[in-house]
Amino acid sequence: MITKSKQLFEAAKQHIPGGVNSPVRAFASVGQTPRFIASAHGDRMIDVDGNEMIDYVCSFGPGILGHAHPEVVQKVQKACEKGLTYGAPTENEVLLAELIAELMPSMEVSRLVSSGTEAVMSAVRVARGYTKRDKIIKFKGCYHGHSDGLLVKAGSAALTTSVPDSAGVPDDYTKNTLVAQYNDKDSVEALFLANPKEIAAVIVEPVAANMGVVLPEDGFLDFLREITIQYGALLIFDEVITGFRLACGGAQEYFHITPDLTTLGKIVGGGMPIGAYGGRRDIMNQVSPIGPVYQAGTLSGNPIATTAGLATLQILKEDAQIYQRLEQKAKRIADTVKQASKGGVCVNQIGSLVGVFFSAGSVRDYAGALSSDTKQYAAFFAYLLERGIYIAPSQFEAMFLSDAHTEEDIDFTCQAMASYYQA
Ligand code: KE4
Repeated sequence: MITKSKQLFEAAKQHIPGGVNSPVRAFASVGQTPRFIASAHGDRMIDVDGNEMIDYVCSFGPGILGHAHPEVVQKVQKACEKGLTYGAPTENEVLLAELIAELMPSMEVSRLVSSGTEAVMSAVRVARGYTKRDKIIKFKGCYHGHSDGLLVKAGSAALTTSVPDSAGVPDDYTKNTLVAQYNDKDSVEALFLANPKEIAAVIVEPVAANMGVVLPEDGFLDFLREITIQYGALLIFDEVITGFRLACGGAQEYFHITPDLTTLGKIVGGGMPIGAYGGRRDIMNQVSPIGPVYQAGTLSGNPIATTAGLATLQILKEDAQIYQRLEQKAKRIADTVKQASKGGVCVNQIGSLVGVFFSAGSVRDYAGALSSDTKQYAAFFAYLLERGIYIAPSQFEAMFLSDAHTEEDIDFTCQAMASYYQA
């Protein structure tokens, strides 16, 4: 019974585009009414009709500790009593910058913003300011937030042009964004050969999690590190999803690769709106007020968000076993689907990220992801939701595990997923 969600959805559509504040939440690609959430604790969410669900979206990543972690909530509640925002520097910002640098040593200098989009937009601007070059390379199927220059798809002449992937973005804003194919070294090399001294940076999701979950093949990230050095371009790791998720030091720790710049979001805010970008001191010295690259933000580093972020990162830092626990849970889910489907699906899993593609073949890039059967995914989604299991409402997202997912709930989920294939 989802009466109240349906009522709220209709009301929401009157004053919010599509009734949601972020498109994926509208459940369009799974053809359902979005569940309006009333509360969430641990690995459970309860919707406005009282339906309780095991949550594998985790707010698309931030919820690595589970919802309403007592220690985080308690610290945020106390912080609120001292005021919500000052527009002035605070000790928390120093502590968070120090902790980010400790956990991700490549980010010796960082700047806080309020979203992953802002972090990426700013990092690209810094890369252009530092190298004095205009072009950037991104990968088809990777998502880096909604700043104009990154909403592109490969143009017909993929080596030279990109066309906007959204209305309202002038061609001029995307002409400097070149598009390569994930896991395809030749496509990257061709762009560098065609633009040898014009590419400011390559930006990549070290594990792609916005076309479903697609893993970097052996050597791909090392190749990006080498070719950017060879051509004097910067390597930007967009770790908005992988940061503090794949390992405490993110994908750059997991894969032992040092990018020049990193962007963060989601977990770094512990559920509150924080993004961050940072990297080598000589690069970040370009950022205002000490350098010529301008970037600013009213609520950047605000005391409530930094309290949630600090509390979350400190728990992750102090619990050496958490990443092992997360991976074991994710592997159980992945192995269950692989065995039950008897090869009919491609399951990509790394750390606490799981992607299920309804595609018999392997999925190693955007074309592969697009070939998966999204109608089957919608049926899988509906089957699980009926049983109180809430996975991402789109084939092109990821399943996220949290430290709050109990063994009992993982058991229940595995049984439901196995039964889907026996139904
Ligand atoms: P935000 O502006 O949404 O905080 O971050 C943008 C962003 C940047 N980089 C990566 C790798 C990201 O995954 C994201 C945002 N992720 C999506 C989930 N696929 C956010 C969910 C949504 O759009 O509602």
